[in-house]
Amino acid sequence: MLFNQTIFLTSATNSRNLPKTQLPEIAFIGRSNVGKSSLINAIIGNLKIAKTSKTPGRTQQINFFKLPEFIIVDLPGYGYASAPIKEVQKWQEFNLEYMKNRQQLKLVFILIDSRIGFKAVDLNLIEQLNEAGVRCRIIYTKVDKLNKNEMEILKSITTFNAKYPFLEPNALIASSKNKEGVEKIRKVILNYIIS
Ligand SMILES: Nc1nc2c(ncn2[C@@H]2O[C@H](COP(=O)(O)OP(=O)(O)OP(=O)(O)O)[C@@H](O)[C@H]2O)c(=O)[nH]1
Ligand SMILES: [Mg+2]
Repeated sequence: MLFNQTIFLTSATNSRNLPKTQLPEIAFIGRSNVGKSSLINAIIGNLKIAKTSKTPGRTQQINFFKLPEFIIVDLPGYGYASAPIKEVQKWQEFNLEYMKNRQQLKLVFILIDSRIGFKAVDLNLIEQLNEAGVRCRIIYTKVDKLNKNEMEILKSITTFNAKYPFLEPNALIASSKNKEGVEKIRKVILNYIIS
């Protein structure tokens, strides 16, 4: 399977050390601790390739994971982090610069904790990506923590209105713990790569 051929390519902390490949990229972003790195590991099927942590702010650079035909990108989280504020601002500026300017970026998955929902910072990011014309799609994470009722409610609200033209209307759900939704996300990624 394609996903288990993933290798760690490089980390970048500024535009000068972004990898100089032309391969299409799919990026993961969201608030600190939302489960970006864990989900990337689940998708790739490698428990350790992206470093995860209970402490928010674990991912502090943009990490690139290379597959034969495309690249998966793990972005530093926003919202809160146990790192100095100046550092955090620097990552956020670089995150945005990367997403707005990267020609080969096909899609940004915006991860939302299914137990917390959207915060102002998430909506602000969606606004900014839409203004810049960057295609994005929501994934609700950690759905293993939901009970049956909460899961039904979540599944009924996964369609968004047309306010944001670059936000795909159908949200996805995922659990890195019990792997629910992971295979579907793999299929979605491959669709964006071939289109
Ligand atoms: N129950 C449950 N816990 C999860 C899931 N995904 C991640 N976690 C936990 O959430 C915490 C944060 O996970 P990470 O994957 O490091 O989160 P991140 O979004 O990469 O965080 P930063 O890099 O700090 O922005 C860890 O303690 C994970 O074990 C999930 O699907 N279910
Ligand atoms: Mg991370």
